[in-house]
Amino acid sequence: MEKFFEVNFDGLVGPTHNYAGLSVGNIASLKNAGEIARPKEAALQGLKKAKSLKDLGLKQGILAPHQRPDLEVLKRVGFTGSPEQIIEKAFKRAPEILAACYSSSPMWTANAATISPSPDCTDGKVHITPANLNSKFHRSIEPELTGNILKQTFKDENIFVHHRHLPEGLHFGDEGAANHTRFCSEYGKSGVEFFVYGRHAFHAGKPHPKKFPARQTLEASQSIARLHGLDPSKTIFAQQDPNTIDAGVFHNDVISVGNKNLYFYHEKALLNTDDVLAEIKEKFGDSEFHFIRVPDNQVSVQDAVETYLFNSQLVSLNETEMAIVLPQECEENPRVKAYLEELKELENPIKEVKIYDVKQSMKNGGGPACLRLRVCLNESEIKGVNPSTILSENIYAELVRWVEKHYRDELTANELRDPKLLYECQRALDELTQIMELGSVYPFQKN
Ligand code: SUG
Repeated sequence: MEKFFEVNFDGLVGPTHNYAGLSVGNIASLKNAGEIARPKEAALQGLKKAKSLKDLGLKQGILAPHQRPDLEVLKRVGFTGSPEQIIEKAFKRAPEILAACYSSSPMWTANAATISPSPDCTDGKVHITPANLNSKFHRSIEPELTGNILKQTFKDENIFVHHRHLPEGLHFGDEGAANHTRFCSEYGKSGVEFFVYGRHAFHAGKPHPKKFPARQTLEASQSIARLHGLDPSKTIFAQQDPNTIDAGVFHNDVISVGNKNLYFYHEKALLNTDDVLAEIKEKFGDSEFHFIRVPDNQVSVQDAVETYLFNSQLVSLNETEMAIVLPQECEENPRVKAYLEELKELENPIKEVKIYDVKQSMKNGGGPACLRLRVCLNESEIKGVNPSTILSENIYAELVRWVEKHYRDELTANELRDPKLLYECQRALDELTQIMELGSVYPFQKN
């Protein structure tokens, strides 16, 4: 059997990274609304994390940012004229819509798509479904271009099956891999695909949050499992505890994370936790499985939301050992810091704790795990990936040079009015499509 491994595709932070307070239910996004953003620093922080994981011996890819502003959307909602006029009118009459069309949110590639690897799918291919992200307007404009970027990245049609995103509308709200985890004894063996949803779309009487929206529906998760041809005896649908959503846990990856035979979770993450854990155990089979339960009296849900302890990456260093990749905020909270000391002593596969500064993204509610999309591939499948999207020394150096050349140091909400920003972005992305060999993937390149 060919060797399989996990490749993390990190989102390259786009040149218009800013704090617009667009995500109700995401506490950091609202708290930092209106702050001065630092796009260059944000992109370099993200690239540094990706490079450092590559240097650990892991395979690392990059997904390109989106064209911003999204002029097509601005036109669809009635702003007319030249690009400059459209921007000026939108800034004056509906600055919140302009900000949404300028958001750099595609950087959180955990929300780009759900990907099932070939050992889990009946046809033996890798299945990819972009998320419709329809719970937030600024994110609902992502799926089409995300789908095209994914097609330019996962190129070989004999290996990758690209599905269309699920129907728009709240019934099929889908947030991609942020609510999807895969457990397996080895990456190349068929795994258990674990979907976590926030509400039932067609059954109003079922538990649901009261204050904040549940972005993922059961019906969306079930649709993905059907599209990907997953084996029902190896698929689980679990509901997130609605109270945690109301406490600011807008995706499951803010409150639990899994890798291979390890599930690291907060005790309040799920509804009916005991039943779910029993189902994981049963569907996983006989090999050893590690559950690491974090009790509320040691780390509260609020601590988890503030530090993103669970928005960590669990990466395999070899067959049995893992590292946990955490944001710096975890070191700044005494309870989480103490917990991490204890974790090192526990008998479990986590042998290394790695801390990164991704503050620019964190201030919009995006930690290390939000910034990456996991894809499990074998040696032949990786040959079907566009090689210029895989982080090499050379591509890293090129991307750093590209960011340094094109990105602003600072960006405020008022500066979104500046038409020069539109052309700066277009020049930057035009050059990026050459570095990453993405063809004319952006709409402005087709006109
Ligand atoms: O969808 N923030 C993103 C953060 C996504 C985090 N992803 C995962 N947990 N996987 C969101 O809420 C804020 C943008 C702003 O307010 O400007 C934002 O979109």
